[in-house]
Amino acid sequence: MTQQDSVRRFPTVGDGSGVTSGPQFYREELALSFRNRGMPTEGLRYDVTPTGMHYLLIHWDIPDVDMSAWKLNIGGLVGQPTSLTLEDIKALPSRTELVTMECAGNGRALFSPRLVSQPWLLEAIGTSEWTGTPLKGVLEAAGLQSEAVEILFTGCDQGVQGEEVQFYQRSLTVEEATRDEVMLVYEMNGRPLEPQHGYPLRLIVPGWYGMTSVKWLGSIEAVGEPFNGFQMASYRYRQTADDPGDPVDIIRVRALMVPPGIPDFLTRTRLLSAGPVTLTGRAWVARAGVSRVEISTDGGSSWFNAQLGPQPSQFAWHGWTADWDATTGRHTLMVRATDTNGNRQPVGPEWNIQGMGNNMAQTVDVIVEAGAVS
Ligand SMILES: Nc1nc2c(c(=O)[nH]1)N[C@H]1C(S)=C(S)[C@@H](COP(=O)(O)O)O[C@H]1N2
Ligand SMILES: [Mo]
Repeated sequence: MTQQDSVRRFPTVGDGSGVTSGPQFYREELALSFRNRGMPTEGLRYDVTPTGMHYLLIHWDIPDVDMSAWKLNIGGLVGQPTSLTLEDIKALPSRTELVTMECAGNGRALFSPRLVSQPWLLEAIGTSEWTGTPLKGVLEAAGLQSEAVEILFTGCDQGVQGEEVQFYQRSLTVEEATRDEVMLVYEMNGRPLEPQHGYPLRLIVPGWYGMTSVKWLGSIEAVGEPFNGFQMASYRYRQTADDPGDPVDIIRVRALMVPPGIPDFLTRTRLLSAGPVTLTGRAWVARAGVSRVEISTDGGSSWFNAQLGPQPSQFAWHGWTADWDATTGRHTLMVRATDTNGNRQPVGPEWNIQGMGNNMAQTVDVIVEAGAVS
């Protein structure tokens, strides 16, 4: 046994298998969910999510980036390895895009068994106006070489995951990394990035689940082999421990609704008055259109179409509305979207070990009474 084996041993949670079943949550899941807040579902009312309402996912700590020393290093298979200051990057051509970002783990805690991890239900979502410079121009200026197959992005944040000490690292193929919309971003909603969102600089990859948009960016390296670090290997749709699975990549179709009426404090069951109500919400998908949003008021037995609104930008969510004549009694409301490739949100869970990409339809329990709410 090496000294490292005997000393560096982290405690396990639960039975140590990494998954759990049942309605009870571990204290460690609770602690993660305080650190990594979600967007309250009523926040779906805003076209642009107020910055303080946008979801957060920080694997380890928010790093203490020393701005007197920070530079973005660009190296590997490039003709001119470069270091850029934040001022250098701000002087490059700028682009602003409204982008809906979602964590790949959104919906994880709706699976059973579930991975013991950040226990998202539905709220790992937000839409922001991001300003930065296209990555493509920066790579071209550095003289990206033709032998490069991937671009590797490294954050300044270091931590331990899967017993491995690591910086947060993700890669993209050259083809994906040089799409026009991929940006090195220094502003969110017209203000410098907040520390928790990646100050001073982050990657934004519209359409991809959030793990790709590396925060606190420290270096960019053009590499000749596909990168298979921890944060690549753990984002896969796997059915069993030895199933290699497919990589988690672009955002699946999903609609969510603003829960109508008023909530019960603890259970979040809604109370609303009988009569006409307009249900509202948002719907999104990457690299396809949303073709349809449907509502059920009877727990998924029957569905009717909502009215889908326009998309404020190519990479952002649509609004939708649906009129419903709420009748006295208890109802389970549901919403589901379909994309232009014919993919429709499932009504139940389509399970995978890591709890990735769970876009099962949202349910909202409501109690309708005459004159219940003023
Ligand atoms: N360096 C670094 N980048 C990161 C992460 C991280 O922990 N470290 N988390 C990723 C994940 S899993 C998500 S979903 C998004 C969340 O971005 P946000 O907190 O700004 O919403 O950041 C991604 N970029
Ligand atoms: Mo995420």
